[in-house]
Parts: sequence; C-alpha cells; structure tokens
Amino acid sequence: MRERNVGKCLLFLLCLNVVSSVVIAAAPPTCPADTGSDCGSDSGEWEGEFFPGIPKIEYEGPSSKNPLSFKWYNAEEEILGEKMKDWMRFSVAFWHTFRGTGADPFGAPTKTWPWEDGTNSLAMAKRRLRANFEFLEKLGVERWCFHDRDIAPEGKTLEETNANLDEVVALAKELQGDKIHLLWGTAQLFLQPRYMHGAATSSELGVYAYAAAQVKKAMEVTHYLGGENYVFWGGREGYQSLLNTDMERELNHMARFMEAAVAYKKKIGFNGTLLIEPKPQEPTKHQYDWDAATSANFLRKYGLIGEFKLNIECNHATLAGHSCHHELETARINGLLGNIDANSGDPQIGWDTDQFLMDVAEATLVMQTVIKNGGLAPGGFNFDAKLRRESTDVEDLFIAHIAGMDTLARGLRNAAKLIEDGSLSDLVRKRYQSFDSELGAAIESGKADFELLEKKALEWGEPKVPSGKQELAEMIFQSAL
Ligand code: XLS
Ligand code: NI
Ligand code: NI
Repeated sequence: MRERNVGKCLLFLLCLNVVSSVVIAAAPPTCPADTGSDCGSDSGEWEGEFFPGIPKIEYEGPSSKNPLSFKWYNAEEEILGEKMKDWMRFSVAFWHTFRGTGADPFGAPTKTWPWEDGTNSLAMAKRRLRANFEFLEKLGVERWCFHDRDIAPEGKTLEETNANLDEVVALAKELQGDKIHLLWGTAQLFLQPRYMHGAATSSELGVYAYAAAQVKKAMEVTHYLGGENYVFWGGREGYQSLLNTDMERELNHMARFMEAAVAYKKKIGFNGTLLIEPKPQEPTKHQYDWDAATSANFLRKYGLIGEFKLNIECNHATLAGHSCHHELETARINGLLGNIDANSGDPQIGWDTDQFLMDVAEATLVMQTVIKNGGLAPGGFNFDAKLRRESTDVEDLFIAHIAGMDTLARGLRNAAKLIEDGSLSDLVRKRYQSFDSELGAAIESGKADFELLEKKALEWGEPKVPSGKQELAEMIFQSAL
C-alpha cells in the first residue's frame, strides 16, 4: 500500500513539471499515511475531527513524560509580571504545517495526511483550513500566518485567483471567531514561473504590475482578517548576476514598490506593522535584505525606515554568518525588532532547513532580547519551521510545536532567572564602569574632543586593562539553563 502511494507521488511530481504554470503550491500528497483512511475520496467538507485521539494539550510540568503535554510552557503563568502567552504570542505557519509535504530536491513527498485528497481544489483548501483551526485549538495557540497561495489555489486568471482567495478568507474569518488572530499574512511571489526574474525586481514591467496587484490583494485580505502585521516580500528578493542586471535600478524598483505598499496600507486604514524578513542568498545571491544591518541601511537610504520593521528568522541569521541573538540585537538597537520567525538551521547544512528551535541556550539568548525589547507585540513568534522529512505521523505535527514552544518557554524562564539573579548584568556593568565618570559622560554625550582626550592620556600614562571575564560570564549563563 505504502509503496504504491510513493509511486503515485513520483508520477504526480513528473506531471507537475508539465502543468506547473497553473499549479503553484508545493505538490500536495496524494494519499493518506494511515491505512484505512479516506484516500482518494471526493473533496468536500470533512466529517468529524481531523485529529482524533489528540487531546487539548495541557501543561504538566518538567517531570511529565507525556509527549502530548507542555513541560515548560504554561500559558497563564506570569513571568516578570506578564503571562507567558503574552510574552510568546505564538503562531503556526500554515505553509509548513499544512502545505509541507516532506519533498526535497532528491526525494518525493513523505507526508500524506488523512484529510488530503491529492487535489489543489477550493474544497480541499477549505477542508485544510478547518484542520488548521482544530490544530490551533488543540495546541492552545491563538495565532496563525499564511501566504495567499498556500491557503487558496491560483485560478486561470487573476480575477479567478482573487475570487478563490476571497472564498477561503471568508471561511477563515468565520473560523477565527474572536479567539484566533492573524499574526501576519503575506503574498507568495516566488514559486510561479512568472516570477523567475523576481517580482518587484523583475525586468518585466508586466510582472512588476502583476506583483503589485497580488500584494494589494494580500494586504486587503490580511486587513479583512484583522492581521496584526503584514510581511512584505518583493519576490525572490535579489539578483543572481551583476553582468546582466542593473543593481541600482532594481534596488530603486524595490523601494518604489515598498513605498506603494506603505501608501496602500494607509489608504485602506490597515494599522498593522509592515515587516521585511532579512535573508541572505536563496534563491539569489545578492540580496538587499541580506541581514538586519543591510536591511536597515536599505530602509534608511530609501526613506522607509519609519514604515517597516524586521521579522528576524534564526535560520536566516545563521545563513548570513551571524547568530540569531546578534541579528535580534541589531534589530532591537535600531528600533526595528518586529517579529521572530522561530526556527533554527542545521549547524552542518548550509541551507534554510527551517527546523524547530530546540536549543535551550539559544532560546535563552533570544528571550533576553525579547525582554529587553519589552516584548514583541504586535509581533510574535511564528513557527516558520517544518517537520523533518522522516517524521510522518500526524502526532509529529503536535510534538514538534510542543517542543518548540517548550524550548522558548524554558528560554523565557532562564532569562528571567538571570535577570533576577543579577550577576551577569553586574559583570557587564562593571566592565564599563570606567565610563561612569565625568569624562565618560562627556564622551557618551559627544562632548569630549580629541584635544581633551589627549590631555588625559598624557596625564594618566599607560592605562591598566582588567580581565574581560568571558569564562565567568559563560559560567553564570550556564548555571541558569
Ligand atoms: C523563507 C521565508 C518564508 C517567510 C514567509 O525563507 O522564511 O517562510 O517567512 O514568506
Ligand atoms: Ni520566515
Ligand atoms: Ni526561511
């Protein structure tokens, strides 16, 4: 049974190559993994539960051995005067959790969820959406994120595509009710072949216009769903070669496109934050949004600095040669930390592997910055993370999110412990204490010129330089984990 299914999936992928101009979402699985389920049944509303046997996930504490329980995340518990759920503002990424198939460049899809019927139909889109809301409810997560094209299929014309989106979004609005919120929406401007040169950076005027129409619509539906933010993508985000592209012109096009998005946001009265998500390479090698600092410079140069914030993704930080903590601090110091795509990369694989963040030390550093930032609202933590290709049980979707939530919750507890203990911040304060003086204050307020400093240097002679205490800092940090 399983072998035949894999055969069908491979065939489906080959067919996809031929008809790819209309199928833009990742190939949906063709059959359910669980034998005896509704493989191949007609699209339509799903009868009953999507996740039978999975209870509402509860907090059971660190000693629990139950994989379907939280060990560290206790939504209502207060840490540093605020509920854990308000610090975290967790969100499930629709594309990974409900459109992820496990396919990679060397392998066919492995995930064949029972509710999938192998089509990219409108009825299937609605059924999948119902699965998403049941998932959120059972997981106890109040937010979700999507790209326009993962929630609704592309039609033959832009009108038809927009009508499909409207139909799915109307159902989403109903299913959200007043309990579930949209952390952010975005437009998917990369998979469809029309975007092969980029979208806002495309050399084709018609593509630029088409992308504008798509972003306009995605902003409208995000607004309609009460979106708290909108993640802005210009589409493929860069250029591959400087031989056959005009970098200066493309950057200008991108900036004009962003300006138009700002103007449209104001026109429709959308009050959410506009975010851009730094990412180096993938799929292009020169990106205007390489990392937080490059993105900040781009925004400043084109006068967009007050209109956008950054969505920092930990895996993208690693790809840029930084730690996630460094990117978060760069964004925070620039007043640009808007949202976090909570994931991590593999230390050996140089690719955006989008793994769930499971490293407690990293999570502690991430939470230190979130606390310094006074939280993330109206942003939050979006699980831009997917199951490994080998994880194929429905319950793995829950286990992955639970572990990801617990890791960050544990990071929050540790960061609070470090603050309450105070020895690490003491160490840092002492390190700079020579500046807590009259001359230090003059330097920090820009009032000390070189003549004054030279006079002091001559007067004092050779300065004494104390130890930096790196290992002591690490020792204190470790003791909180
Ligand atoms: C891809 C991005 C993507 C965004 C949403 O690398 O991380 O998943 O978060 O378009
Ligand atoms: Ni992301
Ligand atoms: Ni990514």
